[in-house]
Amino acid sequence: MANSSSDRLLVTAALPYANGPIHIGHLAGAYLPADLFVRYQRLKGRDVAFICGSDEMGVAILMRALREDRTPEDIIDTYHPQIRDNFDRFGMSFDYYGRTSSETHVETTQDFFRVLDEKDVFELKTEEQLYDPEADMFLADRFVVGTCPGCGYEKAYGDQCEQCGSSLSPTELENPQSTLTDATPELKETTHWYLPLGRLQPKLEDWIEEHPEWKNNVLGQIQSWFNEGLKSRAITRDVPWGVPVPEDVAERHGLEAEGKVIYVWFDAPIGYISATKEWAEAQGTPDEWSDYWQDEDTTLVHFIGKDNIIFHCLMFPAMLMEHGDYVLPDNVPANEFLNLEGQKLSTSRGWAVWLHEYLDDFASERHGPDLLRYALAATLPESADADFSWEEFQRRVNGELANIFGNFVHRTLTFVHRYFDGQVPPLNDPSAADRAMLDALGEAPEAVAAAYDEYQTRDAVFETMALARRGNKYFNETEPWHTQETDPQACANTIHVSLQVCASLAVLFEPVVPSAAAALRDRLGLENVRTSTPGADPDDAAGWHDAGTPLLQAGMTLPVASDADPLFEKIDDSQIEAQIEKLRDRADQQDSESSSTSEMADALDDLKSPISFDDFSALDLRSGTITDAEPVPDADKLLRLEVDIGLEERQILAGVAEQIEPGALVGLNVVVVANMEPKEMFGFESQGMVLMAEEPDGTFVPVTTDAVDGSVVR
Ligand code: B3M
Ligand code: ZN
Repeated sequence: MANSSSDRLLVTAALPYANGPIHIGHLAGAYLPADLFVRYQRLKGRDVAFICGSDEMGVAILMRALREDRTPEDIIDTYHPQIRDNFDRFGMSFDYYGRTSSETHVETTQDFFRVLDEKDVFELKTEEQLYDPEADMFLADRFVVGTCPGCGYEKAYGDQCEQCGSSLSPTELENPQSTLTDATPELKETTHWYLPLGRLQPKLEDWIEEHPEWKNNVLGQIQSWFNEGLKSRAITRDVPWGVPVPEDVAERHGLEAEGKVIYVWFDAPIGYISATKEWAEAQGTPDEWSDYWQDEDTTLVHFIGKDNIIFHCLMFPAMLMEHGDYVLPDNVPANEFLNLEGQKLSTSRGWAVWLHEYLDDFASERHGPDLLRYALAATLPESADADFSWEEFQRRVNGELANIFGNFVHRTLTFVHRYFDGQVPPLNDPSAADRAMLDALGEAPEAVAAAYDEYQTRDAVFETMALARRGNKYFNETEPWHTQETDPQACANTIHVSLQVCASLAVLFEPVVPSAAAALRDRLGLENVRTSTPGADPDDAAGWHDAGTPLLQAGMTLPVASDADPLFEKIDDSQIEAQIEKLRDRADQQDSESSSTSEMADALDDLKSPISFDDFSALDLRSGTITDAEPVPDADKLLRLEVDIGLEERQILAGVAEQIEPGALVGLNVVVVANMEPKEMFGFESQGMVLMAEEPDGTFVPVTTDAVDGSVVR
């Protein structure tokens, strides 16, 4: 199949900040699902450009630099190559991985900004803003903390309160303090460019309405922003790091550009465009970038994590619309968050699995990064937060990859080398079982494709494994070890059909486990079949849908390797224990380090005023057992619990859905406030409260007891 232009696909994965290494949360949010999708599309023969790069021009970089007394250049030059190389080791098949400190990017961003300015899209506002006289700097975003006007949290940032989630501007904070010098900021007048999202809301609403097929979690978030009403967003900053505001644009307004930079969420998504330009340039077709961005036959898809939804679904599209020369995203399949061993990932607590450490510990010559790719892909937080645990990782690797897929391939190849001289035996007079297996094979590519097309990556992985499972079952049922003696043609048929299933698996499993799939291709001598790596395949190569038909010729000789190792190495218990121990050690160390400093005390809530004993005894506290837990539809934060408090069953709603997996709560013996007034939420009556301790980083830990259900706690 030739690539037709109307088939063009541009896929982006969020640009990671070049201020720290990549962990499994990043991988599960944006990168892995993007890579599986792109590899699947390439195997179909689709013309894809897969674009990513490092996000280097924002305040996050500057903050890290200031904290470590280094230059921002030093920070990005450290992390950019690390991130790029580790993505490569993980099998991320980007066509291009750029960086936003590049000249092309600065120019592209400034041009974009200039076009919008000339179209008078922006508002300019002169306002008093917080200024640190000691650091001689305006205090944007995270350079200032203070008390949240909404909830009273004392460590709210200038752009957001992490306690109540409301978005803030620095001047709204009470008792503001500079995070650079601890100085109390002064007010000083400054002028900034604003993107008037409020004015653009009707246009955005019309456009979003055209996409009812987007994921529910994405549409839900967009809707709640619409309901609140979009507001103008400042898109310039007075900080010493970022893409400079172009002088000619400032002059147009009689202003000085000096010291002003463009806000990172304006420049970063333009990074997708500049990286595409650099990719086209590197290929020797410098103008081709515009086919992917400006030709209406292009399909643009952004893979991101849920914290980036507003920027990719509202702000960047608004910029693209107002510019006028660009296509808009066709879909933004954002994922939710991944937890680790039942707790929120926290880089500051060291509660994370770092990609480079994983690769050092587990990537092998044989299967490369595939074990993590498979286990994560099977656990993606597609519609709700999900949990990664090392035990589950081991179960998926040993019980699924090795015992099902690896084992099926191994027994088939062992047979063909032992009994058929390494030649694909002919299929003659197939039995009903042989035909049923070939039928199942025929349906597999479509079933897996349907899931990928709907961005249901997890289902695509299950469907792929289902073919290997089916193959194993067929092998067991046709008993070739038996027919080898009693009915040689039946045995030949089993091996012929099993080899065809192996060949199809080499294609269909390639997006998930590219290293093992390549090894399998080699062992089968599979040729003239497309690959999922960047670069052109011959137009006549077989591809995804051909994997529903036999790919191997009877009579062909497989390359040697009769005694080749199984495709996947199993994980033993000691490896898993070592990982869990490493995690706990690191978190314990962090926790004790921070508790020994005043930082910990700062992070804790102040003590409340005294109450009387009567006040206390008015509370009816009981021990109980959580017997059931499930998410509440439409309420992202709530879980509906059923709790047995000895005397009766209670239904209790708890606002912990973003942090705790329902399954982790079932069976816990907890303490319940049994005489709370019932309260109706999202159509459910909450009949009490389950006590939980909230740690300084916002992690909830249920208060547990061994007492029998119904015991009074006093
Ligand atoms: N660097 C934020 C993040 O890593 C940001 C994404 C930019 S995508 C254009 O969450
Ligand atoms: Zn707040």
